[in-house]
Order: sequence, then C-alpha cells, then structure tokens
Amino acid sequence: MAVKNIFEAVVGFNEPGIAQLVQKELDSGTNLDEVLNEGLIGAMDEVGRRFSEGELFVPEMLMAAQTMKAGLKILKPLLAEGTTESKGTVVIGTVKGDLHDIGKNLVAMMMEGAGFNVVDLGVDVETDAFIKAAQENKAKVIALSALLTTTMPAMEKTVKAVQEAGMPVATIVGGAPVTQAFADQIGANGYSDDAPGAVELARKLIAA
Ligand code: B12
Repeated sequence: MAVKNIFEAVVGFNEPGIAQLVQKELDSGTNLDEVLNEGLIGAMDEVGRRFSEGELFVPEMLMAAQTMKAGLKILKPLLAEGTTESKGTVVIGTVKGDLHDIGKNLVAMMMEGAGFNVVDLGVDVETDAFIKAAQENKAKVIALSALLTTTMPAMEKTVKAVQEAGMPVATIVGGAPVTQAFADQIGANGYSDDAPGAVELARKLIAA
C-alpha cells in the first residue's frame, strides 16, 4: 500500500522525495483524507511516540516536520480549494511560547477552503496580538493552537482577555494536548480534535 510509503518517508526524513510520493499517490486516485490522515499525520504521531520513548531527539523531530510540510505543500491547493464567497474572518495562531505550527497551518488551509478569510499570526503569538488582529480585521472567530501542556495556560489567558474586552468574537481551541474538558474549563466557545472539525465549529459559531 503506497500511503505507507508516505508514512515511511516522513518517519525516515525523506524531505527531497516526499512531494513526488504524495503527488503519485493522489494521481493514482487515493483520497486526500487518506494521504493526509494515514500518511502525513499518522507519521507525525509515530515520530512523537518515538520521541517520547527516547528513540528520536529534537533535530529528528524537526526533520520529520520539514518533510511533513513539504508533503503538505502538495495538498495545500486541494485543501484550500472551495468557495470564493467570504464567510467571515478567522484570526488564527499558535499561542505564546509554542512553536508548533503544522496543525495550525492545516486548520488555516481548511478554513480558507471553506470560504473563510484567514489572518494567520504564526507561532508564539501574544494575547494582545490576537486581540489587536481580531479588532482590526473584524474577526468573528479567534482560533488558538497549542501543542505543549506548558503553553495551554496561554490559551486560557487569551480566552479570558477576549471575554474581558467584551469583543463579539468566538474563541476556539485545539492541538494535541487540548480536550473538550479543558476548553469548557477555560470558557472557550469551541474545541475540535481535527481541522475539518475546526471548520464545522467556525461555521456553527458564526451562524449562531
Ligand atoms: C513536529 C514536532 C515538533 C517540531 C515542530 C515543528 C513545527 N514547525 O511545527 C519541533 C522540533 C520544533 C518541536 C519542538 C518541541 N517539541 Co514537539 N512535537 C512535534 C510532534 C512530533 C508533531 C506535532 C505535529 O505537527 N503533529 C501533526 C499535526 C497535524 O497535529 P496537531 O498539531 O495535533 O494538529 C491537529 C489537531 O490537534 C487539530 N488542531 C491543531 N491546532 C488547532 C487549533 C484549533 C483552533 C482547532 C479547533 C484544532 C486544532 O487539528 C490538526 C489537524 O488535524 C509532536 C508529537 C505529537 N504527536 O503531537 C511533538 C510534541 C508536541 N513536542 C513535544 C515537545 C516536548 C517539544 C519540545 C519541548 C522539545 C524540546 N525538548 O525542545 C520543543 C518545544 C518547542 C516550542 N517552544 O514549541 C511534546 C509535548 C509534550 C507535552 N505534553 O507538552 C510532543 C507531544 C512529543 C512527545 N511525545 O513528547 N516539536
């Protein structure tokens, strides 16, 4: 099965070869979700597992991330393809102290594909920057990503600041360590464990 080759390429840091493998797989008719979930995302889970077990270290984790990103580049036009009518603006970023951006980028791509105007603030984003960007762009949703348990408190800080500012904007949160219970606890308006779910949430919150 060739999706396995994509998985192996990420786990094996084959950055030069990944684009061709992903393209070949799509050309052969394999569905986009399978390439993404079983190939690319599945491989990052495996890399995380090997890191936890001490089999891999930060430089390898970074090489895998770069390989994943090179593969994602091929999928981007397909993920972002969709309606042209704007559904409203979403400000997105990875919270202060956190440099992980692959999941955040995926959410941004799918939001664009679903017709949202996306303002991506990048990684290590201060609370004030989220608030300023949301005000300037009249955003309807602020989407916060965190991959570290140590940066989850920065989500709470931003959600609370948005509430205190009395802004007409919904906050949604996600990232591997985040849960629905955590989202409820910090008063966020929504949580999803994947990018398609993030799009659904944004749609619902904007319609509400
Ligand atoms: C790649 C990676 C890195 C790369 C990041 C490169 C990059 N540009 O992103 C590098 C090497 C830089 C890195 C560094 C570190 N990392 Co790291 N990293 C990972 C790894 C292997 C994969 C993350 C990833 O990209 N997953 C794939 C994406 C697609 O998944 P995702 O981000 O979860 O996103 C999905 C959903 O969560 C959701 N989602 C994401 N964001 C949002 C937002 C919203 C609003 C919604 C609704 C949904 C949503 O949708 C996405 C798509 O489905 C994880 C392991 C893992 N399994 O998570 C460790 C991991 C997150 N890292 C970890 C650690 C410890 C670190 C370091 C502290 C290591 C060190 N000693 O220096 C540093 C921290 C640096 C920093 N300050 O941020 C730990 C965190 C442990 C913890 N409990 O906090 C993990 C879990 C590894 C492990 N098993 O121990 N890392």
